[in-house]
Amino acid sequence: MQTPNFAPVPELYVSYDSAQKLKVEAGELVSHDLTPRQICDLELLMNGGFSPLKGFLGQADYDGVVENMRLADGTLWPMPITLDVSEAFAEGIEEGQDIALRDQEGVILATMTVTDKWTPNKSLEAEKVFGADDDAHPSVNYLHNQAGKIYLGGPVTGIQQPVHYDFRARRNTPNELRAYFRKMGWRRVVAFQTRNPLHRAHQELTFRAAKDTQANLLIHPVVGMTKPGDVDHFTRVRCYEAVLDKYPAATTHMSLLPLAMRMAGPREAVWHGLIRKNFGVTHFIVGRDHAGPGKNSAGDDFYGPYDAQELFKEHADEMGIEMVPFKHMVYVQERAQYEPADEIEEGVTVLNISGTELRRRLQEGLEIPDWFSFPEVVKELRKTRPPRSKQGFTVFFTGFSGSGKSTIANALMVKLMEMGGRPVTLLDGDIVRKNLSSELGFSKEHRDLNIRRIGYVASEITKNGGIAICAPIAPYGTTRRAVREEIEAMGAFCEVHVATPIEECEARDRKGLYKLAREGKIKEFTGISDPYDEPKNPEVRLDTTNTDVDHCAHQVLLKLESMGLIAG
Ligand code: PPS
Repeated sequence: MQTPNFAPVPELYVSYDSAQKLKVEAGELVSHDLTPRQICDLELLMNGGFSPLKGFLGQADYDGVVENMRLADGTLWPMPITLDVSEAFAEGIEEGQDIALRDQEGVILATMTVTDKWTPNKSLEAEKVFGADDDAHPSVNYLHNQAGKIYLGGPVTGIQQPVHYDFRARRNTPNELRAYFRKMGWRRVVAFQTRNPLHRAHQELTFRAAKDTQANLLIHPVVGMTKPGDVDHFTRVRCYEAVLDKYPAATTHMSLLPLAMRMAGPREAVWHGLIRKNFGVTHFIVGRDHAGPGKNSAGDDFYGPYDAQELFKEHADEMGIEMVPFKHMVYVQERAQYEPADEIEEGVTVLNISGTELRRRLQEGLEIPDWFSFPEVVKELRKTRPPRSKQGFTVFFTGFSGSGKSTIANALMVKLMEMGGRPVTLLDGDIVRKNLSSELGFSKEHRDLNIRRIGYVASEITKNGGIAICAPIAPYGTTRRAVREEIEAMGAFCEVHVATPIEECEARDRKGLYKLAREGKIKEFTGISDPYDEPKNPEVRLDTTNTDVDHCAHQVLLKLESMGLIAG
C-alpha cells in the first residue's frame, strides 16, 4: 500500500532576491522565446511536477528515454522533455553557454545552461515514444511540422512562474498540494486525470474509485494543452466547478494542471502517474484508452484499449503510486443507475451517449438527457457550443478577377442581413487591399500574406459568432487550405468557387485590367501571367456565364441551409 509523502519535492527556483538579480543579468543573454508547449513544460520542470528532471533533457537522457523510458542513470521517465529550437537559433549557441528563456510577451522565466545540442532522429522518437511515425498522431505531427530541428538540453534555473490570469485560486504547485493534503489530514488521495467535461458517468466512477480505495479524491484536469478540438479549458473548469457540488462535502478537491499532453497512451499514463506522485497523490485512476490520440492514418487505433493500464501496472511499484483501473460505465435504465458495462446481465436496457453523439446533439441543439449529464454542465456546454444555426461561419469566394465574386458576395450579404440574427462583414478583395493590405503587391509572398490576413480576420469574426464573407482571388490551394483549417477551428467554412472561365472574364474586362495584362503593363496577372489552382472540393461551384447574380447567391444560401448554418 502506498503511503503519503509530505516532504517537499525539489523546485528549480532560486530565492526571490537571487531571482531579481538573475533577471537583470539574464537581460544580457541570448534569449529563446518559448512556445506555448515549452512554457507548460518549463512550469512543471520549475515547480517540481517533472521531478527528478533538473532541466530540458540532454542527449544521453533523451536517448535513454526514447529507447527504454529511462534516464541515463536508470530512473524511470517515459516522456522526452526537450527544448526544440530552429537551426538558425542553434547555430549561434555554444555548449556551456547560458541562455534566457522568455515567455511570449518577453518576460524572462528562467535561464538554462546549454550542456547539449544535437539533431534528433525524429522518426525514431515518433516510433518509440508514440508507437508510429504517423502524422495522424497529434504529437508526431507536432514533432515533424512544428517543433524545431535542433534540441538543446541543460539544467534550468527558475526565476518566476509563468503568469496565469485565469482560475488562479484553482492552480497549485506540487508542494502547495502536498501541504494542503497534510493540512487536511488526507493520507490517501486518488487522482482523476481528465481533458473532457465531467458527466454523470465520470462523477460515478470517480466517487466509486475514492470509496473503494478509502481515499480522498483529487480532480486534476489538464488545462495546459490537450488534444486539438477539445472543449476549451475555460468552459471545462466552469463545468467541473458545477460537478464538485455533487460529491460529499470536504472529500474532494479540484486543482488545475498546466500540463501539455502528448496523447501518448501507455507512456503518457506512466508519465501522468509520476507527475501525480510529485503532487502528493497515492492512487491514480487509469481508464480505457488513457490519453488516446484517436485513429491513425489507416483508420485504426494507435494503442490497444488496455495498453496504458498494463504498462502502468508493470511500473506501479517503482513509481510508488497505485493504479485504480476504471471500467466503462453505462446507464441501466431499469435500475436508474450507472454500472460497469462488463458487470451487466443480459436483457436490461443500457443507455450510453458517445462523445461524437454528444457533439452532434450540442451542434444541432438537441436534447441531452438528465441521466447523461448535469443540467449545469449542459448549460455551460451549450453556451460555448451553440447550435450551428447560431454559430459564426465564413463564406469564402475564390475565382478570377471579373468572375463575379464581389457581385455575388454583395448579394449574399444583403440577403443574410435581410434574414438578420448575426452581424455580417464583407471582406472583398478590393476593399481589403485598400485597408488591411494597402502596402502589398501581387507577388506570391504578398498574395499569401493578403489571404492570411483575410483568414485571420474571418476566423475572429467566426469565433465571435458573426458571418464573414470573403471575396479575394486567393489563387493558391495551400493557402486556402490553411485558411480553412484556421477558420474551421472556430466554426463552419463554406468555400465557393466562382468558376467563370478566364475567356469570359477577359471578354467582360470590367476594369480594363486584362487588356493591360495582355500588353504586359500589369505583371503577374492571375490567369494571364500568374497561376490559379482550381479548388478540388469546394462546397459550392458556380459559373456566372449564363446565370444571373440572384440565382448564384441563392445557390449559396441553399448550401448554407443544408449545412445547418441558417434556418430554412
Ligand atoms: S489575391 O491574389 O487574392 O491577393 O488578389 P486580391 O486581393 O483578390 O486582389 C485582386 C484585385 O486586384 C486587382 N489586380 C490584380 N489581380 C490579379 N493579379 C494582378 N496582378 C492584379 N493587379 C491588380 C484586380 O482588379 C482584382 O480585383 P477583383 O475583385 O478580383 O476583380
